[in-house]
Amino acid sequence: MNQCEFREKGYYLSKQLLSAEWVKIIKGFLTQELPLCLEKVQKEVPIADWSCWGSALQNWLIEKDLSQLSGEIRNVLCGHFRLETRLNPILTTICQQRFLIDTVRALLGEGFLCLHMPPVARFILPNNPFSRVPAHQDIQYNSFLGHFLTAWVPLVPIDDKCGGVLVYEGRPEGVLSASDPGGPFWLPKTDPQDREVRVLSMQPGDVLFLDPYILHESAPNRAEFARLSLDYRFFLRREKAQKHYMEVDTLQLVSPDQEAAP
Ligand SMILES: O=C(O)CCC(=O)C(=O)O
Repeated sequence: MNQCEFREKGYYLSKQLLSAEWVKIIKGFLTQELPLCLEKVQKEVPIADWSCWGSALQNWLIEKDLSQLSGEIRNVLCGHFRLETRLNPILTTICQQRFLIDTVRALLGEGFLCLHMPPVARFILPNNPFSRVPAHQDIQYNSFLGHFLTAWVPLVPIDDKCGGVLVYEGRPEGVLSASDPGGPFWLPKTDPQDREVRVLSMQPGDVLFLDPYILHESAPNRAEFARLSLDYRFFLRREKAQKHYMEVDTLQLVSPDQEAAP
């Protein structure tokens, strides 16, 4: 698929783009990190049984005010790995996955390729409704990135039971406004109107590329295990960095106050 086709369609599912070895290493790393992440939350939100996290959290929220919790704890409650995990250099080894990087370059076009830092690493526990991102366009969350795409990378098989990302056909031309009031963790839902929904089956090693304007949302996880996945956002650098990023060619980390290489 070339850049024009991708922009027109708004998404592209590429099969077996990542090496099996890389997937195994990253899955092993995140599997080890998961209990550490849950432990951190448990200190503040006493949930004894993670298999019914959703209802336990819902009950807890009736009595407590979410704003009393730190941003990091709120992030973990809705299925993000803690920051320490996301900052581990092992996750940026994606930049050495040549087939993926070649595809990103083909889809984004000419320019200085960068990876937004830190990547998002997610665990969707069965029955945690709070970890489902309502229908949205990535531009609504990341307008500061300019010309970018999202590479959505599952580390477990995605099927009818363990849902991944649902995509709505028909890429909108611009940014849509959200219609529903939304829950406590995410931006309000954007109404997909009569757009047809695509349910995509994926295997570890496959990558779903999303244009910033395509509407999509998380599918529920009805499997008995956590859905582990990563979102990498690649962009073409403009003059000034507003957030941390990594230069894909040099693997150099650049912070907003630092001069980027010419
Ligand atoms: O991982 C998910 O459930 C949703 C990911 C997503 O919507 C995104 O990366 O924009």
